[in-house]
Amino acid sequence: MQSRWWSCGIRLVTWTWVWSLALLGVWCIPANEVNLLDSRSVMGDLGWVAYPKNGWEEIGEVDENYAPIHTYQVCRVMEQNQNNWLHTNWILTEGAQRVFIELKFTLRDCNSLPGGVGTCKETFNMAMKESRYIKIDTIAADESFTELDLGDRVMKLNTEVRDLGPLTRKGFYLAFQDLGACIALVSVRVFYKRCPFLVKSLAEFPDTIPGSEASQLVEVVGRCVNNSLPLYEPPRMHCSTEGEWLVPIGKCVCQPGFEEINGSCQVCKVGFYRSLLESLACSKCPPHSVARQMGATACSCEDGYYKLDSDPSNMACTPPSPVSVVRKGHTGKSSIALSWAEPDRPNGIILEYEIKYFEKEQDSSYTIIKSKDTEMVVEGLKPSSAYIFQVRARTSAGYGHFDMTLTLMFLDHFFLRRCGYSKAKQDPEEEKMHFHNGHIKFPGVRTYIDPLTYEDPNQAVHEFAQEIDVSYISIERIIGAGEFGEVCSGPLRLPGKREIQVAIKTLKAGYTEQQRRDFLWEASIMGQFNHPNIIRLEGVVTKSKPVMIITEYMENGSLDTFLKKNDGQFTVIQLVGMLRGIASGMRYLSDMGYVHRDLAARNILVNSNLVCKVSDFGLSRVLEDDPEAAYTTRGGKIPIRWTAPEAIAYRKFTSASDVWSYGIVMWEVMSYGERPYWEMSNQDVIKAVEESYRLPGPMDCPEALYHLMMDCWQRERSNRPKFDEIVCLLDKFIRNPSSLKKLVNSSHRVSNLLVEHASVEGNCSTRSQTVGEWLDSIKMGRYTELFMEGGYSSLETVAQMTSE
Ligand code: ACK
Repeated sequence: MQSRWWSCGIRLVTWTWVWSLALLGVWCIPANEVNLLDSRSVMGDLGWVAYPKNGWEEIGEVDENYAPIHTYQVCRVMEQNQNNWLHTNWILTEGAQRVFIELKFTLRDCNSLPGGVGTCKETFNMAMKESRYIKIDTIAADESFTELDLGDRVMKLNTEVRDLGPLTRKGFYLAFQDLGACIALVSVRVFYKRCPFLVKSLAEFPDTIPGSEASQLVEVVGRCVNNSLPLYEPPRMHCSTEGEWLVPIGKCVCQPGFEEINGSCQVCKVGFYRSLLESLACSKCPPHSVARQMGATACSCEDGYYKLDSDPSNMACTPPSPVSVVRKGHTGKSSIALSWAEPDRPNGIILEYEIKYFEKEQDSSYTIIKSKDTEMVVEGLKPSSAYIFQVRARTSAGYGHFDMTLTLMFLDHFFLRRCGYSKAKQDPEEEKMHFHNGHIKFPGVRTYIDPLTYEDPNQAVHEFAQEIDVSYISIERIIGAGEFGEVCSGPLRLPGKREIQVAIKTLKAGYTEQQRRDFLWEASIMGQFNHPNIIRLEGVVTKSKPVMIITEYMENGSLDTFLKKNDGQFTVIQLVGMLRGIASGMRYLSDMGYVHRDLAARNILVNSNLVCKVSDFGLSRVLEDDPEAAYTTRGGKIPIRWTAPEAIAYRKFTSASDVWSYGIVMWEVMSYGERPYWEMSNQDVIKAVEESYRLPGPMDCPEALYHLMMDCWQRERSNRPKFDEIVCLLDKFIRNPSSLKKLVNSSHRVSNLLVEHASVEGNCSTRSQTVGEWLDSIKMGRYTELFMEGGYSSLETVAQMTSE
């Protein structure tokens, strides 16, 4: 992950004693290793102590620069009861709690010693002392040598590494105990590993010393570089005891008014702006607007041109075309008829009208509906509420102003509604665009806008996707086949930007207009997202042929194939890191109000850092392109094995049904790409799930992860965890890997057999809280007994408490 710089040295060692040999010592130290002791680099006396004096002895040799070489040897193989100790000096730990000891030594094969076989040993012991000596290990040679080897004058040098921890003091001693072997200890290196300073995704991570336990990960929060901000959540990495940065989470993006160029944030030039965290690059001001200073976050309209503050930043400013009068017609219990006159002097042919309405003083949450006529009935209004209605016209030159406003108060319908109010046949909520700023959870997160709300699909594509000139793209390789044409890869060289590798989806020749629209649909959706775990759209090519969708390149391809190729190759933490990424991407999509409907490992892409990203927004609502999708009796096409029962039965697709699919993805990941429900038929899968049977825990799957999967497969969708609870729980596992030590009960692991579902609760969910935990969390734990005595043993009963 991090760049590996090695510091290297070379030294010719010759020494002549029991045997004569020449060793070429070449050593390199990786950048994430910090030496605490290296006997090869000590220039003066090492000062180690041998006891008894006639045991270990230092061989006084010098290298080609006449620098001393510290080699210790002992070879009292002919004598009984040997116990020769060699003690090092005190070694400072510099704060490391876990250190590594690398020994280079030669050991003579006892069989090659004439007459010495009886007492000769082929091992020695290594010990350490903080307060008293403790044996670390018995060291044996992988390669001992015989006289034959000596004839070649080439010595077989053994290298052994042991790790030591947790260390509790500022330093320690090492000692080597010989019990009658023929050993030459050529070098001793004591080092600790650290995760070196790293800049990744515009975040800086400092030099970090790993934790003391072998499997521990130290979580480090990165600092966003100048003029950047965390996107969605603060960037984090995890430092492993091997000194490697693992499980990247989150990222930083340049703040509005800046764009990323070569890993830093550069200010937008005059005439350019960047308003949202979602877009990556500074954009040219739209027609009839200007940015007179550098670092603009928006452009202002030229004199005589207008647009509303709430209009998208990339919308052109237009000359005035206002609708002048809005009239109220018949008022129903929750509806109102509105009419208006055509503008006097429209600046083009009127294409449609836009009616915007919101509750008075709540203009951050508004609804927009469209009409071709100069009248319309607005339904689904709340009784007893004041509303503001605004109408504007759209011509080929763009939108006019919402400057005609009508304020109305609905009265007296509240009680009517309570006693038998009949709901409109069609739920108007499903037909409209909603903008609920109120539930934005993080700056920059908007609500997903269905491209269907655009009458002209080309307008939707260009609203959300940047047009790229085909000359900036080179197609180098074909990497696969998509539904609409080949998927290729190659470099994208945008002017003023660093070259990046991209994936290029092409639309094959001879397409129909409908196919072109369906193909570009994906770009209209993907372009609305900006999250480290969602595949990033670079842009589209629509002005030349073939039509292309350009996305970031994911070196490891799709997750299911990648896992099958690397069966058993990852640590549990790496797998959990992948799952965490997918959950984080899904949390973002559900916050945006987007339901994926086809979440499966085949639709996740993996990059070279093992970061997983949700992809395939193609026809998520129709699923025609998924070979796993099967026709249901109701006519829709659904990937049965990944889909929640309510979505199969009556097409109830929600973020909760995405959570069910996420549970299946967890199962796919933990079983390295196994096919869910193996070769069972779709009909049998539906039946088994209906009868409460569920997939068994994959081999070697931690119990806590299997519990989470089972929780995602709760029949009652409101009982399934939400994506933010899943992310929270996986974060807990990553911070505390020992919670993943316990593996699933072996009875769950019988492959090809489903298990009966039992409800399990996730720790991050408030559902799992007991009354006692809840009271503790509000610092009222001392009242737990009182609550129990009063019969309030669950949070449900507490919720029903009255003030009495
Ligand atoms: O499993 P794969 O190698 O990953 O084969 C499929 C193929 O194209 C058809 O979809 C690969 N693919 C799709 N999008 C990307 C991307 N952004 N980066 C790398 N490979 C991709 C996918």
